[in-house]
Amino acid sequence: MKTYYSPKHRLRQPKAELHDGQWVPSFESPERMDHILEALKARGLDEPLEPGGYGMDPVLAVHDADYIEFLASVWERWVAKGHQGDAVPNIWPARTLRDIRPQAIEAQLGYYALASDTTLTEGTWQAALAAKDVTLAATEAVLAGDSSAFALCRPPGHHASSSQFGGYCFLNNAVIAAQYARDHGKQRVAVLDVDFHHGNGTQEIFYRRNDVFTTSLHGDPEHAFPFFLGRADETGAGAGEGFNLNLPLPNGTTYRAWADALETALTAIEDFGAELLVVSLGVDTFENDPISLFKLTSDDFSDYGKRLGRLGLPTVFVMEGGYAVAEIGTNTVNVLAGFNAERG
Ligand code: OKP
Ligand code: ZN
Repeated sequence: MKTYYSPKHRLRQPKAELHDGQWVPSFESPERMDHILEALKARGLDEPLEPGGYGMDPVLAVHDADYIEFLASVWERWVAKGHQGDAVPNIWPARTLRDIRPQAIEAQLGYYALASDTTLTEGTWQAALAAKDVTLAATEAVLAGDSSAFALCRPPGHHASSSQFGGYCFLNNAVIAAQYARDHGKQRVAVLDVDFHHGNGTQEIFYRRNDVFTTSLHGDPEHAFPFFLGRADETGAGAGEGFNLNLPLPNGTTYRAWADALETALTAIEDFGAELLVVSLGVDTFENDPISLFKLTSDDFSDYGKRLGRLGLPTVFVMEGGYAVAEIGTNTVNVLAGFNAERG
């Protein structure tokens, strides 16, 4: 399995994150990639390849143009205003205010944000662009005939919607991959999200479509971020009715129940008739993850990698979350090696 990777992810170095009422070191850190690279090497997987550039068309196919203009210019506008720290959203067009888009950068930050956990920093945009190029290179490899490929990228993407950032995400890499596959000959594409958190952005972007099936296993939003999306009764709308499957699971879920839910998702993907699978690969389902609530062990990641391999679909793995930094490499590579054991 080819891995694609760009060192440009380092251009995103958030100073801190507002967590439980305190400013703490950001959970979503550049070191996450170092540990995965190390584990790939130690386990004899192929050397990472650098992606080419894929331009903005694949991004504008799924994100709103005004949102992209905002992301591309926010840091310069923030600095030009004389602000010293990283840009943090802190006012929204909340339910009792007006849903309008004022000109002030401080207001636009909230307009385009879904949470205050995600700062905009110098270099964030460049890192996000590199992440989508990494993802598109992996997608292109699979479209060219590879049975699978791994996009080792950050910042992650699955919380990014058509027009909002948050949950450490700016561009929805998995969505960009799925749409790219649709635009390059694949008629039916499935996105399987195994990150602990619900992939709200992925769901939103494809919610009214029947050509991309979306399914997510995640912490019940009654108790877990992003709280406002991810319930089981969200099944799609319009032509997309029946093409979104949410499998929320309780706090403390262990592998037995998680694997049952995975089988439900895999059966649905087969019934849909997917020609290509995009996996939003978050490994924050791990028992020692500092911000998540499931209890998977490192061995469980190998087992579900095998199950994904047995599905037999061309598969693009796109890195999402995972914050137990010491074990993130083992857990990620366990999935890929399990997949390889079934598929080669
Ligand atoms: C991103 B991904 C901690 C709560 C806010 C939400 C988690 C975003 C996870 N301060 N952060 O799905 O792994
Ligand atoms: Zn997550």
